[in-house]
Amino acid sequence: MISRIDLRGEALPEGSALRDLLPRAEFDVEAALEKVRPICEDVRHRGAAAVIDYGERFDGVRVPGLRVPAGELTRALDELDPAVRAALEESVRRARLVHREQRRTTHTTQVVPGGTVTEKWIPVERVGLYVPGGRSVYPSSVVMNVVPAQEAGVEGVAVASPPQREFGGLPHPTILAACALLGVDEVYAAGGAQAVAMFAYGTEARGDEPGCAPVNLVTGPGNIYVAAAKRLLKGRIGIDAEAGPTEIAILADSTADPVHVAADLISQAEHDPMAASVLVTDSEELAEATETELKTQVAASKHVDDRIVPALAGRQSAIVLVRDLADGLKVVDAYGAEHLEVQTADAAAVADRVRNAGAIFVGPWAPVSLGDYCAGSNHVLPTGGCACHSSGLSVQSFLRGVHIVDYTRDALADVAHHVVTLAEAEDLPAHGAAIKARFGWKVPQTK
Ligand code: HSO
Ligand code: ZN
Repeated sequence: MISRIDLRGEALPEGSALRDLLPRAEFDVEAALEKVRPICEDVRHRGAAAVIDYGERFDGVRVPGLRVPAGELTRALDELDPAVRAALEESVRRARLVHREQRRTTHTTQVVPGGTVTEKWIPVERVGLYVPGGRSVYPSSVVMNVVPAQEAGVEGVAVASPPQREFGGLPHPTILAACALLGVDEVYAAGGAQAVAMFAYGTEARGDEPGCAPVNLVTGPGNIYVAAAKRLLKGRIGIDAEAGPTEIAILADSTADPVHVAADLISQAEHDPMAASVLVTDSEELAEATETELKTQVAASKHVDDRIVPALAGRQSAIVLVRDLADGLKVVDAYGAEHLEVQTADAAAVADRVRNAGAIFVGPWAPVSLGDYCAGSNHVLPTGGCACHSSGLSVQSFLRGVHIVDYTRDALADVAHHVVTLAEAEDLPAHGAAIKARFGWKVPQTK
């Protein structure tokens, strides 16, 4: 069911040599670029008509228009199961608590008397949030995208999600309901690369239907074509980290409960046949007990043959045996999981030593599923090892820090000779001249 990698033999290699020993799914965004390039170009030239054509080709339904009518949003919320609504409301409430605290305040540094630099955080003006459809219909991802954007103060929030044939070409009703719950009224029935291109280039109005104004930033998970379109259009638009298949790594010792460990490995394997579930442990007994437990729990699961078994049996998943927790920490750092659970004695202290992970879940009572829905943390996180350089979605993702430089005449005069010296050292005399021009074409004498 799940392979083993035994790293107990000799000293662990460092850096990329260690990374090469660890399992990871092939998620070749580069290869998908050539497929999405013509789609993006077509959307650029033909606008909404092209988005509709690709929706028919890839999602199997031809929509009369891309913009979801306001009435459909309110209807979806009215018809939402009250228990799901209550759970989404709690998810939103907790996410708001955490994300509100991420807001940044304007800060002024007095560099010298008369010279200040103020850092002001300005929200991105307009964002496009992508919410997948198809196999994964996640209203929770609406929450995780919309809440940080709103808490950052973004004024223009648009959502795109693929049209669903069984719902007459609208996005899935729970996605629409989540949008309505969060007060998002600009929703498009568009998916895949064509949705990202729609956001990047914008579309013209068609008859009564308003167009989609171009956005500045696109965030949200999606399939490989969405990731490829984001990579292709990056620059014209900002993007968050590219999302690949989901990953869970668990660093556990002999104190961990194999029932929990197995359940959590399966929980993320349930997303996708390419999902990765990795247990890193110094306990052979735990490894064995987890293998036994996996068999029992998998047999009792849904989505077994199409997702869980291929995910667990795939080369991206494994039980990695290490000599001790110190080696375990090296392994999880080299892996840089999207989600890392620490199920060890003194889990908080061990978690504190982790460097690379999208989010860290501490101890037996903080499973990844909690974070997926209701911890208050964000579940749009870096995958594929990107956790060593990128963060998950947050208020920060939707803000830009702008420096406001304000110097008086005297403050500039005081430092002018340094600026001129550096400009000359870089053979950029016009830079120095811009200073001298203000002081009768001379370098002011410092006191
Ligand atoms: N674990 C997924 C998010 C998710 N789980 C949505 C359930 N619904 C990636 O972090
Ligand atoms: Zn999940």
